[in-house]
Amino acid sequence: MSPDAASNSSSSKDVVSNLLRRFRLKEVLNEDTGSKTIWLLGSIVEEASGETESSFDDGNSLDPVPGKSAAVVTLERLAFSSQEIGACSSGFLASSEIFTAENNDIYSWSTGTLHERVFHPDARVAIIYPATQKHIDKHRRQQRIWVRETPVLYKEVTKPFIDAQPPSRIQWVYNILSKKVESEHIVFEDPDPENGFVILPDLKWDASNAENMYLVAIVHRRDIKSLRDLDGSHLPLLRNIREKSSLAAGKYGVPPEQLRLYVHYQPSYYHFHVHITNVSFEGKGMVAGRAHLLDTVVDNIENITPDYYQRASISFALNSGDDLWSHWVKSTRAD
Ligand code: M7G
Repeated sequence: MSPDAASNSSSSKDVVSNLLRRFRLKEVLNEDTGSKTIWLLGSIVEEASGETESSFDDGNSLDPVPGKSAAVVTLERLAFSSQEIGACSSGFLASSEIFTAENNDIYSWSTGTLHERVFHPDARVAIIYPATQKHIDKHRRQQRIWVRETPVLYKEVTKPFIDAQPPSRIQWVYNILSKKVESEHIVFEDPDPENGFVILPDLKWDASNAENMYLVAIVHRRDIKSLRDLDGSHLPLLRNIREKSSLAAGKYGVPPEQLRLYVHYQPSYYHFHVHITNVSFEGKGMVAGRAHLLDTVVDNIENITPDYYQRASISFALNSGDDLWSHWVKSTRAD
């Protein structure tokens, strides 16, 4: 690690510790036992206001239109890292503390705490602060509806929504592309303005275990908002991402035949990017109706028709709290 990267990482630690110290829980937004994750909504109290913020607990202190103090915290139990698996010795379980236990014939099971020096750290904490209403809605448990987006509905409903997205939503993308942040994590870059991109570890991956490797390729050009914009002119870019993702993954020891590349529709961020994961990793983002395999995208454009994504109907699930959902309901009701 370069000295710059080291100091950047220690100042990031300070930022996170400081925010966690000032975090006051307001509501558990959602929980998912599969991914062992909970999402918390709270507020970040002023440093000067000390331990308590009296207005917080009355239930009204969180600005209903957040922007100043609201924070969304994601707490996820970490998978065992390769380092931890390597550190397992025959005696390491002896020190576990057992809480509950059952036994039936040759089968026994229990809950307990494992030796903390072997399994450490055990949680991943992500913070969005200040969180907007959109962030909060995205993480809150929601109703789902299934939408079949024809090309006409795309033009009438989804496209105006995408065009109205404020550039600030993807400021983090521009920060990465201009090397303001995360530059030390970039594992591959093709600087070409038309067919170039950067590849770096996704926020969701802590780079500790290549079995669940999760990288993201973010293109330099800013005119491709989503899958719907892709046509024959983008084949060189798409093929370039497919080819170079192998180089990037190779740095983590993941061979080309273990890669799964896909694009989300609808994505959360309308700046074209491709998810690059280890095929062993299976996450929520891979569900039918959201993940479109890059191989299939290239094949549809190359072998079916160059304007495939302008002509196809695309189905996807929408959460009731999504801006797009309300946009959709409003527009279809107005007809
Ligand atoms: P998406 O398909 O637009 O939405 O993917 P999703 O988040 O619902 O999957 C955007 C991808 O970028 C996701 O996999 C995010 O985890 C990742 N991501 C988001 N942010 C804000 C960052 C960031 O600041 N840094 C990195 N490295 N990845 C990010």
